[in-house]
Amino acid sequence: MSKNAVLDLESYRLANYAVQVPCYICDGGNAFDAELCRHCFAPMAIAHQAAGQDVEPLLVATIGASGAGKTVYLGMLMDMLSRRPERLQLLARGAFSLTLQQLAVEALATCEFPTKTPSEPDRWNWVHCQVRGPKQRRAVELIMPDIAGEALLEEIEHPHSYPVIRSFLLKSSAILLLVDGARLHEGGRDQDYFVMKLLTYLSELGDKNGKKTGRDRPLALLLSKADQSEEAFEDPAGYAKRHASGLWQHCQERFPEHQFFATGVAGTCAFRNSMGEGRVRIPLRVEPRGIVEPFEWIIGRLKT
Ligand SMILES: Nc1nc2c(ncn2[C@@H]2O[C@H](COP(=O)(O)OP(=O)(O)OP(=O)(O)O)[C@@H](O)[C@H]2O)c(=O)[nH]1
Ligand SMILES: [Mg+2]
Ligand SMILES: [Zn+2]
Repeated sequence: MSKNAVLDLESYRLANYAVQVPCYICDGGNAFDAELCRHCFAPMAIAHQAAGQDVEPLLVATIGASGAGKTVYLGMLMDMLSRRPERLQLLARGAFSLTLQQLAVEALATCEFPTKTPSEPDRWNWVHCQVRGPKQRRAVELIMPDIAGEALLEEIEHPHSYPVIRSFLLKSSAILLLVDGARLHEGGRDQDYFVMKLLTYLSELGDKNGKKTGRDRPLALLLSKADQSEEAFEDPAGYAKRHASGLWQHCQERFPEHQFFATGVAGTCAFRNSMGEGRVRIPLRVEPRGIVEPFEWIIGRLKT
């Protein structure tokens, strides 16, 4: 047997690592084969997908306290739009964009709500999709992550603790803000305080040049779980004024382009005692109401 063999010199592969790919969310440099951004943990697939097309994707933030209903709302919205394209047509880009919808719908189909979103950004579900209205000639590309409420609170209380949230909110073209309508009805002031802190953070966000960018974008305020309080559907703004006066006043003064909506995903809910978790709310019926309207309002106001 001969000891001589021809071996390919593979050091040329290292050249690929010399060129950094910027993350679409935080602009930080990453290796070409990174799955998640090493600075903010956003999926690098978004940067690769965005690089291969003419239209720049816009960022739309869905925010709210932990338990406000963000995961349920986003999952249901994606599901409704992808299956019923009459009002808005939605096409997911990248397989990862379907996970959120799948988790939410599978849970609701078995009379459960999806589990709480973990606070670690590398475990969040991101959606990159193409949306087109019936009268729109060109589709818009959107990027929407399902952010954990606990991480949001941490970033508000200790700015820069979650760079992904800061970068995302700074660049967002529109905001969907969920407020737990059922909690407001019970008289819980925690939602009001949380949302006011969030709006203050948003309106004071400045870019590198100190320019405040937070106030001029469309803000849809969604009173979630409105299936628990019919009154919210009749007059969402009036409901907010009565039950969250601080929030209502804040919006009048600081956000010129805002609108209140009421949404609900569950029809009837019940409670089940679960080992380890205590009393858990379960949906007996799924009866989505007011899901598409806020999103439609946002799409109509995006500056493309
Ligand atoms: N009645 C009713 N309850 C809802 C609805 N949406 C959510 N809930 C309840 O609110 C809980 C929290 O909903 P999520 O969507 O997980 O809340 P989230 O904002 O994603 O919370 P984090 O992941 O912790 O940030 C659910 O487990 C349900 O108990 C709704 O439309 N109607
Ligand atoms: Mg969640
Ligand atoms: Zn990043």
